[in-house]
Amino acid sequence: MRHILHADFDAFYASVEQLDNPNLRGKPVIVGGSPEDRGVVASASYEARRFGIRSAMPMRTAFQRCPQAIRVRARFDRYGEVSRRVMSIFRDFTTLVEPLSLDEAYLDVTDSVTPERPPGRIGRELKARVKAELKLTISVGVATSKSVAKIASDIDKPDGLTIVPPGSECEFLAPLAVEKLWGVGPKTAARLAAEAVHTIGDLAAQSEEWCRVRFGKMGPEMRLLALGRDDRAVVVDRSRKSVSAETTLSEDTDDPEALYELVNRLSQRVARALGRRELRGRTVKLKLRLADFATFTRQATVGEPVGSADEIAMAATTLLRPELEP
Ligand code: TTP
Ligand code: CA
Repeated sequence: MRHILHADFDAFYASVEQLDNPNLRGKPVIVGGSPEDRGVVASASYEARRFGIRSAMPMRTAFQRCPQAIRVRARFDRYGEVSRRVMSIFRDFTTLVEPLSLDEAYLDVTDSVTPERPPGRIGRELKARVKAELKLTISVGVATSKSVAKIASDIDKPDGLTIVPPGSECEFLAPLAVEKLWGVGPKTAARLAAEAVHTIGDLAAQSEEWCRVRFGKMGPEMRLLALGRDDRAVVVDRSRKSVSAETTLSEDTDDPEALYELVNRLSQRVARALGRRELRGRTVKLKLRLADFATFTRQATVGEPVGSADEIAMAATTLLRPELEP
């Protein structure tokens, strides 16, 4: 059995701003672009969230909800520095650390667990070290798989510690909304709702066949996650296995022309990075992040490994096209 932690900073950008500027502490702080430039909220302090302010919300809406909110511009260099420091704390606990973004990571702590030091205690130690050294809080989920650990870390934010003891995964997951599962975006959730599947427990109760008939290959995989079964390993260095490029739009768009153009530009960047390393890739993966920050991926394995911008763009465009259909 494995023991996995998922650790995630609370209100990351906003908390760093409150840390660096004491005048912002205890106040509704929003990090993001200006309302005049149609900016959106990147991160909102928990004080701001009480007014209903959320990430990815237009800044204008945020100020309508809370006129006294204080907006600050993002300082990415600073967040990167805090990120490097937290990852290095994580690596003191185990060499098996897989960062997911600047502010989250999985840790496989299986080898550190002893009868005196159960996984939940390691989670508590991790939180204490981050707080002592960085003066910031993280929320931690402790479980036997990545999927359950990630869901657990999100349940009791901020400053949370949620432990899912081995064997209680199903019970823990059952009452939660099915959207909490990795890979279940708004589209899939709507299709499930039409079948009266709303909670993870509802999905876990379906047969493998039921899932396959409705969702193809993805169906049985989704069902296993709903049952708390997820064998994905914590991968320390993904960078050697893939090359990627991504960007965040300053304004949302659903214009196909603009999106295809973007895919072309990102494909050129990937092709250059592959070229520098004299590599080619067998699988092309497209990651999409919607206005509400829901993120999902589509991938295709190509017959011959690709390396040129055109080849990559061709595959990526094929993946994008069905997503743009209403
Ligand atoms: P999250 O972990 O999603 O958000 P958070 O850390 O602000 O809040 P929470 O306590 O709920 O974890 O994202 C981490 C950082 O990524 C966030 O601080 C800012 C950035 N981000 C954006 O720029 N835009 C977004 O829409 C979201 C969700 C995050
Ligand atoms: Ca976070």
